[in-house]
Amino acid sequence: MTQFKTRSFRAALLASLGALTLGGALAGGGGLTLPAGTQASALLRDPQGLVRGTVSFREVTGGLEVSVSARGLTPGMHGMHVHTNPVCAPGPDATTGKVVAFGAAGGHLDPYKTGNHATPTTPNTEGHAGDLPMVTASAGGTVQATFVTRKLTLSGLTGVLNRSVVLHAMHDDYASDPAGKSGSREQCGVISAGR
Ligand SMILES: [Cu+2]
Repeated sequence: MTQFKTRSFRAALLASLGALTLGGALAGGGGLTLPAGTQASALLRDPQGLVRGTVSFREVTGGLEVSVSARGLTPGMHGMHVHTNPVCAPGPDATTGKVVAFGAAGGHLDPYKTGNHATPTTPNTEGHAGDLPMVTASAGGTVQATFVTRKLTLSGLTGVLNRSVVLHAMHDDYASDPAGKSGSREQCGVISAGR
């Protein structure tokens, strides 16, 4: 019995190592070996190219810590997501095909191809990995928020490096496809290594 348990543990370990290797090869940060303590960050710009804030990412116990500092938003809640492409340029809207601000960032990061917009705590196998918690802008239009998500990492299959982060115009209903009815893309930043 003991031997059986040991063997199945080894099999499970080998299977998960295989998954890790595959993840690394598939991801945007594929093949990247990051030194310990490496962080990632994005400079948020509005569609006119004006810098409006920063988002920084660092791996902590229990997940990835995300810190957002932004201005120039309408007061209230704003959907925020990690989008697939490291490009903050105009591009076609997935639903209408019309060229919109930051459309080239593509859809929400969805490594398990769920095709499902969901909550910030839905497992990645059931919803977009890139679905982050909403942030709230003050009456003055500024956002200061820090949270930890278990859905994302710096590199690998769920890695944020070489992706983009987008702040939307409206609140996120955490359910409707493809983006929770959160409206237009107001600010966007490409996520790269470094503070
Ligand atoms: Cu989005």
